[in-house]
Amino acid sequence: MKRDATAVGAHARPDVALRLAAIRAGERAAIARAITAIENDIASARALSAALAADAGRAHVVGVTGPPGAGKSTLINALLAEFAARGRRIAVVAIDPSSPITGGAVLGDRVRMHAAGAAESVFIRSLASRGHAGGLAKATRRIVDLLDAAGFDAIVVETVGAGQSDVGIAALADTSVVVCPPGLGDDVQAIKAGILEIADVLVVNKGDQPAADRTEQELRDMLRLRAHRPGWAVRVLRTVATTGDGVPALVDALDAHATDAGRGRRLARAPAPPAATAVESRLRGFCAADPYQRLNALEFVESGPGTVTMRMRVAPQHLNFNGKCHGGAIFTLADSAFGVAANAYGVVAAGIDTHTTFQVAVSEGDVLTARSLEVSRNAKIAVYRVDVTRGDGTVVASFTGTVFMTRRPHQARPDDLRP
Ligand SMILES: Nc1nc2c(ncn2[C@@H]2O[C@H](COP(=O)(O)OP(=O)(O)O)[C@@H](O)[C@H]2O)c(=O)[nH]1
Ligand SMILES: [Mg+2]
Repeated sequence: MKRDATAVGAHARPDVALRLAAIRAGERAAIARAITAIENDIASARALSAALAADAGRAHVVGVTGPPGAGKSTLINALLAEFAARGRRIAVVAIDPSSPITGGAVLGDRVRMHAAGAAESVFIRSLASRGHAGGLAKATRRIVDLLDAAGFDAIVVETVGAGQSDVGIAALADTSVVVCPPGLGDDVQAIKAGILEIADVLVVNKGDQPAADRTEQELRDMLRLRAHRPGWAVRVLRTVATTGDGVPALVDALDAHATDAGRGRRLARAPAPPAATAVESRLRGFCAADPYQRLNALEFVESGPGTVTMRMRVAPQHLNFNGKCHGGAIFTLADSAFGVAANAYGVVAAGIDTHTTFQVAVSEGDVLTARSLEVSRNAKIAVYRVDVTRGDGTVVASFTGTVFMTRRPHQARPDDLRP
């Protein structure tokens, strides 16, 4: 039978309105049904999600990630108790195939909390991680929006940390907690390379184990070595999830971060780059107004989505005591291409870390071309690579750099290119 689209719409609307009201009133059965519909990607769930979008942005979304067995679920249990003790309603979304919630720690605690009469303030749901990560990320985002609209004060999302392949928790969460079990040793390096970069709060859980001291020290050392970043200073905390030790301090840290960084980060998605021509003229303007680029005779060549090309002819002013091009001049060229590319999104991108290798000496008269490429980007952090080549195509230097994406729009002043 051919269905009339208008008629279907007319029937769908009152149904959506009823379900909306139930969800906004925090009715658990209505919330649970809507989550199932979102998981199964039912068309009516899409209408519901669209209708709920306006209500989102009030809840504090906390991502909890870390290796399997680190104690994430146990820690979330302890968090639930502490949140409830502070009179807050909290929802948990667990995406963890290794510890399904039925029979796991979370269910056990839910039963205990029920006995304590606090069950109404807690809603727990585990998501099957079937399908690919992209679909799961989209469903998770819509479920978080739903729970936000349902009036929960905090929504905790548990994921197994696997760097880039997890559900993009950093983009979803207002606050990212990385749980590190003691005695990681070399694994700390692996964590550092991936999920440590997104951490707002680092938790050394299983603080009752002897190796916790060393792990905590390693994490603190790692943070100290890192270039200073603007804004929030990452905190390292120690917990014993099984007893609740350190959990009140963790909630204090989560609250402090929410105050500092705000809520509803997922709603302020990184802006898409404006049309290429508009970007290009803005970037040209930045470069033309940048006295340091003028001093070094840098030339803006062209820009495209995520890339910028800049050029410098090596002149006497660029030479070092050896008669070769000064490394600082090559760095300036690469760093400028990095800065311009990172700032192409209409918000101030603050450089926080760079690394440069110099492969070949460069002589006066050589024309150097720096081409920047965006390696990765999320709502907070973007990584760029810049290759500097000579006229004959030889790569003379390689540069990588990381920026922190602020939410500040650009002013028409060149000094806003830098923090
Ligand atoms: N000794 C100790 N064991 C813990 C602690 N937190 C969790 N565990 C145990 O570690 C195991 C894994 O915990 P779980 O919460 O499932 O880890 P997840 O995979 O990160 O969610 C369980 O047996 C917990 O009882 C802690 O602080 N101290
Ligand atoms: Mg778990």
